[in-house]
Amino acid sequence: MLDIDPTGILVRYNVKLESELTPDEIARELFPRDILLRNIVEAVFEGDEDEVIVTLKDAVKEGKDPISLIDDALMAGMDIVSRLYEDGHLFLPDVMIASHAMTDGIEYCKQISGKTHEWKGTVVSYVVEGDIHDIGKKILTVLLKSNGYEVIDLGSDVPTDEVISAVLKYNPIMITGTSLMTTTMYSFMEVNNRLLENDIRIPLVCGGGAVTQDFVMNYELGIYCEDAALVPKIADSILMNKSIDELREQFHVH
Ligand code: B12
Repeated sequence: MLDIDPTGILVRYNVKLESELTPDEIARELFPRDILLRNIVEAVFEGDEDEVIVTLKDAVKEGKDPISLIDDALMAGMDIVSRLYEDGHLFLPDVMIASHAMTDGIEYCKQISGKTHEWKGTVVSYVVEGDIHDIGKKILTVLLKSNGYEVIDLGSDVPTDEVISAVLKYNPIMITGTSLMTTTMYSFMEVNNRLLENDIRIPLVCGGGAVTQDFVMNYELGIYCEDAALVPKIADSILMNKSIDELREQFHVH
């Protein structure tokens, strides 16, 4: 038998737990003061789709503009979820559930206002041909939407032709490509070359388990990033007219 008094250890452990804030408590600190906005933000944070609509109706009844509510409440709520996810306080299912609640809310606001919401820009997202690993793409799609970008999500196992058609149709500020297998990632090069043939010089931001920075540096439009959470920041930098070289300088590991 070891001569250790367990009560001392347990007391210390409890003290540490009590002094740490829970994700809910951290989020509540970030909620807006305005009670109408706060209720919507909370419903998004909780991922409660029905409550999102109820709280939006209340806010509109009290005179709030439905289109402003998209930025001021729905995206604000999703922004809090994204921040807590980036900091490791929330997990992927929390992000997905909240994003569905936010998307329902955006649809509702658009429907009752009759106006269209101004996105910051459009992004085409896809998983390369032959690859069905789409969890990373789902994360970055949610994060982009919650940061004010329209995402044309082409899904997984997407042939190069389809990527190029979407780019020609939607005129995006950038493309995000995901690959998790060493056998599939070579199609990034194909997309790069077809873009250049069409004289389109938008960043092709690539990531996913199999992809490395050295590999992405092999093609002219390639930007590498390990973490999907950084993709909205890359989009923001593109809107500030950063060139491919500047983006590499800012986001690549040196
Ligand atoms: C889950 C999984 C599956 C699921 C996929 C479910 C789905 N809907 O995605 C299922 C079971 C279907 C599956 C099938 C297969 N899989 Co699998 N799978 C995995 C596993 C365990 C986890 C992948 C994952 O989702 N990770 C979590 C996500 C969040 O990580 P992520 O995608 O890498 O994304 C992060 C970053 O990379 C980044 N990111 C992702 N995309 C992007 C994009 C941009 C632009 C940026 C900036 C960042 C970014 O952001 C995310 C985090 O922030 C991996 C092993 C592993 N540890 O990676 C094997 C793995 C990827 N699979 C593998 C294989 C071989 C297969 C199969 C061929 C198996 C088989 N023999 O049938 C099939 C492939 C089918 C096909 N054609 O695609 C291999 C690939 C080996 C290789 N290097 O080529 C792995 C590595 C397992 C292994 N060690 O062998 N798989």
